Amino acid sequence: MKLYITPGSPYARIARIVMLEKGLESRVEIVAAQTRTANSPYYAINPSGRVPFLMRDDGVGLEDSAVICRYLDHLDGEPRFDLPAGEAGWRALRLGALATSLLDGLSVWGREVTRPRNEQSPTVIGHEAERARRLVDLWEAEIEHPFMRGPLNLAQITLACALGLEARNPDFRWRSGHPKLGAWLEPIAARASFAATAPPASR
Ligand SMILES: N[C@@H](CCC(=O)N[C@@H](CS)C(=O)NCC(=O)O)C(=O)O
Repeated sequence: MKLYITPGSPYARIARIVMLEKGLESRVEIVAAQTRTANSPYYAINPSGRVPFLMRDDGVGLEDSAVICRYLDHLDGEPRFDLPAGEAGWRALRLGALATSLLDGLSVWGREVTRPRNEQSPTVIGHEAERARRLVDLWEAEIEHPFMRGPLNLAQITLACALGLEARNPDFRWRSGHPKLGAWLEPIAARASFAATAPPASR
């Protein structure tokens, strides 16, 4: 099957990390897609134009990192990233949503600053920078949660990919004042799956 990505997409990175963590390299071909380009041939494969997108061998296409991760995780019949049962599951969902919230805002910010200068909105940039500041403060406390300290899970992967956007947006400087978050990220970023998918700097 084929996993369509762009090297800088944090959502595609989440899917790539799950693919690597599950040892699926021989079953999944990584294909670089041309996104955000008029008439890109990629639109014939995935009309939404977004990545990640998984084209299964039976021709069924899956969009959205959460759906793709779940599919890849279940391929071998031994899922590693399913939600725990009961209250622990709600805690996991809550933390996953908080990580996605940071990632979604950072993506809007990152997209804005890569537009031509005369098209950039200082209002949007300021709004997202403030959202990121508040959420990084919140994560400095939430990072103590046992779910964030236990075996690798999707909330951890999502948060690590969000924080990794510092490579793409030099104005996203979250490390100062957040020592616990920095220390938490270090061993995760050193995992082979994270090192192999580190995003290129964009400017
Ligand atoms: N909720 C989606 C978000 C995917 C997404 O926004 N991807 C961006 C790249 S980071 C994209 O493909 N943008 C291309 C476009 O907007 O045309 C997911 O989790 O996969």
